[in-house]
Amino acid sequence: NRLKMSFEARSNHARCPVAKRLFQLMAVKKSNLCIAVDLPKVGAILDLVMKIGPHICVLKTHIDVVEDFNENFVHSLVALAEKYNFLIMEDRKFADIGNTVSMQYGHGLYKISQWADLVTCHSLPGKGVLDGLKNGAVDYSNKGVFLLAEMSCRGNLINEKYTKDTMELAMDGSNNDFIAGIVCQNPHVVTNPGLIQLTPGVQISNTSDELSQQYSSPQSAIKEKGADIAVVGRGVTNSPNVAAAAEEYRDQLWSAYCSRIES
Ligand code: 5FU
Repeated sequence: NRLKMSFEARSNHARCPVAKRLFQLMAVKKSNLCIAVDLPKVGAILDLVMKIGPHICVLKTHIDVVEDFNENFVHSLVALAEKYNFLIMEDRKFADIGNTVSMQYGHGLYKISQWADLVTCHSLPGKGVLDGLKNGAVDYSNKGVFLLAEMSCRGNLINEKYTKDTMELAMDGSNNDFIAGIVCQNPHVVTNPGLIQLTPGVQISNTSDELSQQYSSPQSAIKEKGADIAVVGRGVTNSPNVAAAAEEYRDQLWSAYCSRIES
């Protein structure tokens, strides 16, 4: 049962090298907190990352909401990732034919494959979307994908069959060296201990927003929903003291994980 296993033990089961690295990083840093930095200005993002860097295992970006994007920005992000020891995930949710996602991943304004360790991807197009991503990376052996098997928002159209078929795609022998984990909302989706469950929609003080987002508490995300890594966005970024908020989420999430594997 992967929910009872330590991240150290699970790193031995990971088929994707980046997942192995991430499991080990989480164990060393004692953090299973991913922060979503959904802010429009480069300066504000870098300022925030300098404050939260010590507390996170993954920094999650939406690069297409940045208004003043430039190459120096991603160089600075990568330097901060090395300084504070976290991975960078671009939450691009690729969802097109292989040829298109290959260009979207490797080319265009953002050249995501050059700076993001991890990306998210919808399973909707099937195997071709993963082949396209492999094709768009210079060397995919140091890159990983999180496949969306479920979403956090109320009213989303994903059903049980879609989730199950997504897991089949993830476990397929030709993809499993590239799949680092699964984005989902319940503990029964991920059974393979080598895959990392990433769960967005986590906040301490709210249960929803005005645009269908649904939140659970850090404890519920880890212990009831089976998250290995919880994604926190506005719960931290809207706080008047982001460093203290990041530390609070990190502590709550890590204690929930410790109590999950000990119980
Ligand atoms: F795949 C998903 C999902 O199912 N729900 C999400 O909320 C991704 N997300 C992302 O997590 C979303 O795009 C935001 O970047 C982040 C949640 O931010 P919040 O401010 O904590 O609601």
